[in-house]
Amino acid sequence: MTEQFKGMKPSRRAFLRGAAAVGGATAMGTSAAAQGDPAITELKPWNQFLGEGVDASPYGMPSKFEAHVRRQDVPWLTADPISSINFTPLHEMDGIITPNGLCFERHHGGVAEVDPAEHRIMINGLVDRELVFTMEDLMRFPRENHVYFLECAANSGMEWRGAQLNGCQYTHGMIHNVMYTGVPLRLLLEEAGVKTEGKWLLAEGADASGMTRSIPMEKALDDCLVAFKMNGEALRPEQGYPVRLVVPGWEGNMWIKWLRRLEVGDKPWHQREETSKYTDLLGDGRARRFTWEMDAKSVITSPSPQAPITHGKGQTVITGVAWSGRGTIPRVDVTIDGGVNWHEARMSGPSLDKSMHRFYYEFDWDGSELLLQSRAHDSTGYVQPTKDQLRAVRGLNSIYHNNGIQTWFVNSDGVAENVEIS
Ligand SMILES: Nc1nc2c(c(=O)[nH]1)N[C@H]1C(S)=C(S)[C@@H](COP(=O)(O)O)O[C@H]1N2
Ligand SMILES: [Mo]
Repeated sequence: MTEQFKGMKPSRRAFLRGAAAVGGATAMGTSAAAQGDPAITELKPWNQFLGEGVDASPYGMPSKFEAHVRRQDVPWLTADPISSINFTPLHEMDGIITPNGLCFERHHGGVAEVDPAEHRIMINGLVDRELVFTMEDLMRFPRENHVYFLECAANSGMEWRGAQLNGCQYTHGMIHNVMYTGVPLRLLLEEAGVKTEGKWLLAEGADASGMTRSIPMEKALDDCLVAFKMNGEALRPEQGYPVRLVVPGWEGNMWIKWLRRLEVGDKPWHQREETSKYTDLLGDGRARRFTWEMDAKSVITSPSPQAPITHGKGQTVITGVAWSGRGTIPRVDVTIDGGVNWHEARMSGPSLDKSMHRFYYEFDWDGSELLLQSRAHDSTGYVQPTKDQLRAVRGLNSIYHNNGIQTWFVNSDGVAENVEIS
């Protein structure tokens, strides 16, 4: 025990001795009798001087002590930062909402700086009336609010063959979960009048990559949104300002940013696209072309490689996120011994369709090594598979749609590492 807690502050050591005296029962916080903690006894600048006034930051920013909480890219992953990706710092977050400034970005041609006054959305093709909407026109339709996750199909793609990147930000951070305000796509399509042969929708972005994706009309008329607000404010330029397509539960690639055109057609444009970048290669060399729904998935965000246990033994909080493109997450299981024993985690926060869910599991850490895993169950009854189960079906050549169970090894110092166990 002395070795374990060497280097700890005196007040903390006194507390631990005290805790041991009452039978090792877990108590949080230090006894008020513990004197001499400079955090209590010394004056701090913020006790003595007046702070900045309400005019200091018209658009608020996080505390300077949170400067490490940021999106990160992995420079070797792509040739240049224009057609690249960065990652949401999941290990620093809690609850279910991703703050706008922390939403991961994926661009094929950089961030388009679109002037909303000069932006138009066109509906053409197999419609009764070809229409052009200004942003102002869009605002006159009834709008809705929904919280949805967006996950890039390549999320966890580097982890197919084995444990690669040391942190859930990198293994699972191609995801964000945002409340969107937008107009149901169905209302715009009804305004244009889709002809009966109109079975597919081609959505096109206004960025330099001119990104296009096809969406089946059934999905377009179901729950897709033409969104202009995220978490209450205008979309960020990185997320497609002034308007993006929201395709709930389906892979991020289809959520066209800087949306400028919707063309109704009679056949899937996928058959015309040279090679689908988001094809899942199967073990036997065949390709599974149409995987759009994101399967249920979860990850423990803390402890994790970027969020080690620093408080020593005793009461410890495990937390993480889970989501499914097919519904809600009624249950997540957590194991601390690599799957020998599973415990039902405590869900906390809103349980919304195709949205991120937050789970917790509190336990009394005895300081021994841990193998942490989480396993999501979705509302269809689907259970998140192990990586080996996935590989048995899909082989080793896949990149996309890896929803396998993630393992973190935690050593007796609380340091966590990305590993795989079978
Ligand atoms: N116009 C346009 N839309 C786009 C892209 C793009 O490069 N251009 N990237 C797509 C991909 S692959 C993903 S994963 C998501 C990422 O959305 P985000 O940047 O808000 O995280 O946007 C999609 N929509
Ligand atoms: Mo993506």
